[in-house]
Amino acid sequence: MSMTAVRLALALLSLSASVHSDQEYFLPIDCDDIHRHDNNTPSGVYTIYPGGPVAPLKVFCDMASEGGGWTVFQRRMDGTESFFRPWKHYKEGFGNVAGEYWLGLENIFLLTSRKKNELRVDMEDWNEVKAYASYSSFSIDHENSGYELRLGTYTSGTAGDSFTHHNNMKFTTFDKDNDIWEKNCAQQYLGGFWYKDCHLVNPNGMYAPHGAIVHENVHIVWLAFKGWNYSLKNIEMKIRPASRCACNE
Ligand SMILES: [Ca+2]
Repeated sequence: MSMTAVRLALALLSLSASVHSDQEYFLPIDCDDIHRHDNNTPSGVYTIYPGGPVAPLKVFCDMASEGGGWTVFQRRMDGTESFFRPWKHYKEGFGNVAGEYWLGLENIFLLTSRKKNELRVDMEDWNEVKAYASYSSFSIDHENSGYELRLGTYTSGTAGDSFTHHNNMKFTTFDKDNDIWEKNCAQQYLGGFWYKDCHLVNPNGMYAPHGAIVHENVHIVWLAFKGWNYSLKNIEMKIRPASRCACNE
């Protein structure tokens, strides 16, 4: 190869590196970063990097609700995924990010320790009535503290506040009892959650087709919205940096 050809090859190489650098080195921490980068981005599955460049994480981003930029960490929609799972699964995450999934307590811890986040919970009943509940802040502690829940105040919503009851509770699964009930709430109510003694909301409970409720309160309950003995059709829990929250402006 002549010197000219080498120079040309090097020039092309450096040109292609600079052309792609914006995409290659844009490593969003969460869905809000993606939304800020391009606010025409639709809702869907994206890769985020809350644990740094070597730890890509697939997640569903809600780019539509209340301005978008929401990182969804819990999603129920059709009952295809079992949520009656051990500690290890709740720690690491499970399911399909294009459908039903739990992002994992370790990932939720990473996301909420990097930025101050607000929480939004969207839900829907079997008559297609939608409701939501918003909280000013949401974070969880380290695993050594049982991923204890730190929830801010209920700021707005049509579902009503039933989640505040769970504030400052540790996470419980059927194989790790951190609740304050004499028995294990996760065993009793068939989920994994920040149970107390035991719950007013059970987003990770058993998915039940409308009317197919067998045992009391083991299904997907949001008490203030539909009361006991009603299992919701959809529910999604999502976070966004609190700087975006209208309540802080
Ligand atoms: Ca207990």
